[in-house]
Amino acid sequence: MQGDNDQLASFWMPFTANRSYKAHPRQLVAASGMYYQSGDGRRILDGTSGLWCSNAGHCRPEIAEAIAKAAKTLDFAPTFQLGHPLPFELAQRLAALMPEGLDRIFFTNSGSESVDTALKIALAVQRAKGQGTRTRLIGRERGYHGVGFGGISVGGIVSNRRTWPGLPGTDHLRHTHDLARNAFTRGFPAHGAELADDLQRLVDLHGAETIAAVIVEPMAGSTGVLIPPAGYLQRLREICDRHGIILIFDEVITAFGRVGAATAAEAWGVTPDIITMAKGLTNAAVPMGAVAVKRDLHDAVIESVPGGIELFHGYTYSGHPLASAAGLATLDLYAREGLFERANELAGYWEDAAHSLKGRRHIIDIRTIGLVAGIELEPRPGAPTARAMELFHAAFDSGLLVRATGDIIALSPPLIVEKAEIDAMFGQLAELLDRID
Ligand code: PXG
Repeated sequence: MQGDNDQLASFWMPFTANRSYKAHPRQLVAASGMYYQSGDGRRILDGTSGLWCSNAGHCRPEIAEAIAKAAKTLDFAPTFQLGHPLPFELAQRLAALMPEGLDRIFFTNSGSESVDTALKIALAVQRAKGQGTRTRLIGRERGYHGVGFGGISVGGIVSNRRTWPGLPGTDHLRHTHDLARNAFTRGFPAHGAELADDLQRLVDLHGAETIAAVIVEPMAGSTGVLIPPAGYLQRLREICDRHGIILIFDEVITAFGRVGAATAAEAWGVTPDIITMAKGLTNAAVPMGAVAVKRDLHDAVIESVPGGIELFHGYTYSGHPLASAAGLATLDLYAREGLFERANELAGYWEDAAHSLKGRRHIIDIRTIGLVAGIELEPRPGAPTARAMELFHAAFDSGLLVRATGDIIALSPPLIVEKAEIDAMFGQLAELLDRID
């Protein structure tokens, strides 16, 4: 592929500096367990589970076989006014993993679709409950909720918002990132629970009767591992309850073991009304997302119409057979290998290893929770993001995959990671930090 310029040119790559990538293409051609293989034949330790998604490690035979079997048995069947067994089975299994009460499942094909679906469901619920004036959707600064028009409207990524028109009637809580008070925190930062009161401020500003829902990532992943301050999510839940606002947790990254339980909601003891998922649901082997909804919210929508279609929403591939098969095999694997518990047990070792980098050049913060670490670098004067991007490339070239976002390095390894591999990741990062300017 290197040197084949026509082929490089044809693929308009997503969220990529296409010109710079195509000038220096780096490729992954195979994967197994904790490792990728690069186009030039090197083993690359996967510090990021792909893009926060291959939680059980790569190319697990049980998942591959389940997909192959589905492809040979029933490659596709509609789920509009018809059904096939696998998504019903998967929905029931998934419901059992969700916090008490969130046992109605809508299937999508991605995190973005899950978010837009959840926002629509929130609007439908409010309407069904006779609260049709509640159409406002609230997100948070530095939130990432994918790239649908709903997701970018409640999202807080400036370049996404600046580039595209958004939905009318949205507003945002402030983000919770506060290096001055919370740098080098292990687990939940001590300061910032009061930032949840922003929601009360927006209620006072707009009127509760205009607000349908608030959506937050329990832990913001892609904008740099922003861990919620202790008590913050609880306070958000209380304010939602007080004012009839639906609380949506976007768990596209945090679900499926990342923070030591099936969901962050479970791990951290705060139950939202709706949870969005994707990524780890199928171990990323086939695209799939899902939205878990509290039963009474679901029932309100279903019972609000006398007959016929209750929710005007769905995708050709909602509950696709191959994705459903992959999901079932993945949930089996998580359970059989106890991977959520494993993440929980390893979290202390992970935390110590990450924080051992404290004091190295360029580092202004290290934050950790579950099997996630954010390492924030001092931006290079006049060239923000350049240092982290250089580190990302240097790491790849020396056999380690990390994520760079802004000037933050994010790590989120598959939950099968061994202690020796954790040591290798942070050892390698320590060397690289010494090397780059
Ligand atoms: N919500 C959250 C919380 C996400 O993290 C999405 C929605 C959208 O999912 P899809 O499947 O439509 O991409 C995401 C996606 C990164 C990174 O490097 C994170 C995501 C995607 C790509 C890269 O942090 N998260």
